[in-house]
Amino acid sequence: MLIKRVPDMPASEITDERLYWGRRQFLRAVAGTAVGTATLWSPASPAVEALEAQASLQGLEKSGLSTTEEPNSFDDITSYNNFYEFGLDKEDPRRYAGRLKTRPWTIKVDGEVGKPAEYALDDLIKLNQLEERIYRFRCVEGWSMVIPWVGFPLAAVLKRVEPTSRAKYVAFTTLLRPSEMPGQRTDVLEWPYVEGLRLDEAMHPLTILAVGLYGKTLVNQNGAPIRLVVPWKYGFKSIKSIVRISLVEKQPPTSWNRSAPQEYGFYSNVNPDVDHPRWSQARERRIGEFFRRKTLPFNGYADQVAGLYAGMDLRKLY
Ligand SMILES: Nc1nc2c(c(=O)[nH]1)N[C@H]1C(S)=C(S)[C@@H](COP(=O)(O)O)O[C@H]1N2
Ligand SMILES: [Mo]
Repeated sequence: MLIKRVPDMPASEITDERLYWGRRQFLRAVAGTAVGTATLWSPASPAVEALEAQASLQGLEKSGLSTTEEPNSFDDITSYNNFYEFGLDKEDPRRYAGRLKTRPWTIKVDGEVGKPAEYALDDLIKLNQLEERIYRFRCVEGWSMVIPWVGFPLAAVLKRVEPTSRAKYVAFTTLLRPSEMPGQRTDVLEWPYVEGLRLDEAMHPLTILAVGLYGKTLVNQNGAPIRLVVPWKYGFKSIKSIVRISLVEKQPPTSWNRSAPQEYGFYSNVNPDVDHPRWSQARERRIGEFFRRKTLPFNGYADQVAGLYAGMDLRKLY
C-alpha cells in the first residue's frame, strides 16, 4: 500500500505523495479524538521542566557496561523520536504521547515457561536492581544518539519465569489502545507493534528493559512505562510500551519485517557493510553534531556480541 512508510527513511527518499497521505491520515485520526493538541504539550516549555516533572528512580547502580561517550541532552532524546503510534514525524511523539495512561500497567511474561507471570509494572521494577546504562543508539535511518537509560537486564525477568527447553525466541508486544494512540487508527503499520529476539540475544547482559531516562521515569514518547533496548541493533528492534513478553519456539513476526521484508530483516544488527536497499549504512549523524561519523559494526558492541553470530552469513540474515 502506498501510504505505508518504511521507518526512518531520509526525507529525500520519501515521495511527496506518501508523506502527504500518511500525514493526512494521521491528522484525521488525531482530529477524531476528544483531546485537542493544544493542551498536550507546550512546545515552549523547557526540557528541564519536563525532566523535573518525572519521578526520580531510587537506588540506581552505575553500570560498567556504559559507554564513556557524552550523552545527548534530555531535549534531544525526548523531541526526536520514532513512535508511529503517535504519528510519523519526529516531533509527533512528544506532542501526542502525553495522552497515553501508563498506570495501571500490567506486563505478562508467558509462553514456553514453567512459571508464567503477570506483573503490575511497579512490582516488576521492585524485583530488579535498577542500573543506569549509557548506551549508543543507532536508528536504521542513519542518525544516532547516546542515551542514559535506567533499566535492568531482560535476562533477570526471563530467568524468573523459567524458560522451557522449547523456548528459542522471545516475542514482544506493544500496548494496543487506539483511543490513546492515534496512529493505531491509521494503517501505517499492522497493530500492535511487535518485535522479537533470539533467546540468546534476549539473555545477553547488554539487553535491557528500560523504565527510565536521566535518572527519572521514562517520558511517554520514549516508550513509557517500559521498553526494550538492544544497543547493537537498529533502533526499531527496541520496542516501546510493552505489555507482553512471550517465550516461543519459532521465530516470531516483527513489525517492520512484516511491512517491508526486503528492507528489514529479523536480525537487524547494525552493520556498516550492508547497505539498506535505498541508502548506505556506512555513516551516521549523531544528533547534535554536524559532521557524520563512521558507523561501527554492531554499533560499537562487537567485542561483546559478535560471538552470538559466529558462522552466520549476516548479509543474508540481515
Ligand atoms: N511500539 C513502537 N516501538 C518502537 C517504534 C514504534 O514506532 N512503535 N519505533 C522504533 C524506532 S524506528 C526507533 S529508532 C526507536 C526510537 O526510540 P527513541 O524514541 O526512544 O529514540 O523506537 C523503536 N520502537
Ligand atoms: Mo528507527
